[in-house]
Amino acid sequence: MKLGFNLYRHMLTPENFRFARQCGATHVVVHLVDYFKKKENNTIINDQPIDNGDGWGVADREEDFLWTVEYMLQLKKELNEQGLEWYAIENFNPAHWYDVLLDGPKKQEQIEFLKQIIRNMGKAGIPCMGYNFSIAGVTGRIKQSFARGGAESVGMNEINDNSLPEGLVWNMQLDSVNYNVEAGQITHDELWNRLDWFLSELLPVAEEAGVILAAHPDDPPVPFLRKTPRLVYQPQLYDKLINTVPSPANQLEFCLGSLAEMTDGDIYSVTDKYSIQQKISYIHFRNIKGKAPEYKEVFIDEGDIDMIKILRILKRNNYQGVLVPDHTPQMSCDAPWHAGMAYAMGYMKAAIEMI
Ligand SMILES: [Mn+2]
Repeated sequence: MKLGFNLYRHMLTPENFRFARQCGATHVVVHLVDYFKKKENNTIINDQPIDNGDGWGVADREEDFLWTVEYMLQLKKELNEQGLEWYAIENFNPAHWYDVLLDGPKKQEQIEFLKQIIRNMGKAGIPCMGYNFSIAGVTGRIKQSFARGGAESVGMNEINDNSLPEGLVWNMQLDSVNYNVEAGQITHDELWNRLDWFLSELLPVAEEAGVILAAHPDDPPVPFLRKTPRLVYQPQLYDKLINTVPSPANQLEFCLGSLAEMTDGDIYSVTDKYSIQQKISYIHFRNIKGKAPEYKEVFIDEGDIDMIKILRILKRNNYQGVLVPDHTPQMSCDAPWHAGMAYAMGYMKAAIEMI
């Protein structure tokens, strides 16, 4: 298995590439969507995005150049110069695929654009595209001193049951969407049909391009959020996703935190089951306390999950993919995010060497 590091859009700097390498990373997962775009009250951007029910930032198409082969090759070169391999892009831009999620009038045009992105990744030699098939997106969480020593981190106390505001899809604001999602209230079956169409269209292109599509489970993992259904909110729903369109390119972005927050299943048997099938493309290697809807993100060594036990299972099943920290609590110093990440990376590197 390989040690990786995840970087948000605004963190794609040579200094952060060196930081990742200094932490021992050999691989990088890159976010090309700026979740914080034009969001004025978001002062802490060196952390995972959070919102007050009004969404993250604005999703638009001003930075479409990021998804071209030319840019991918340029960024890949910059990463390689710092001794890093580009393993995955995490998340499509909601502005590129909102009607795929909503079954709207532009879905055919939008899926063609997604296909082009996958082909571009194939040409640039980026092996994996992580995605989260979700209408409401990642929302309904709060930030408090949940972790050891009063470190600030993210958690959830109750499910956000308010309707989606107009124009909010995947928890980002889209000026181009002027219809209200709730107007077309949908069932779980309907959402699965949309996923089926998305995978049926995209997987053949992914196979040809040599790119894996890796699905993140729902964060937070609850059956409904903002009156919209969720897809993978229990571990066994990953079976349904894999079987929806069977393909070697149909894989998982395996988030230990979100999976352990689910009320069904046992995180060790879930890890065993999907790693033995070689279905895990990369892992969000982080720890939590509690179960949805009441849980907290905590330091890697203080949560409910025995991370060493997870690594032993992965080793036994010959897991060859990448582990990234995903999120960590903010540490009390001048660089709270970097310190939190360095702490997690040191733990991960030592643990991998030990097992
Ligand atoms: Mn995750």
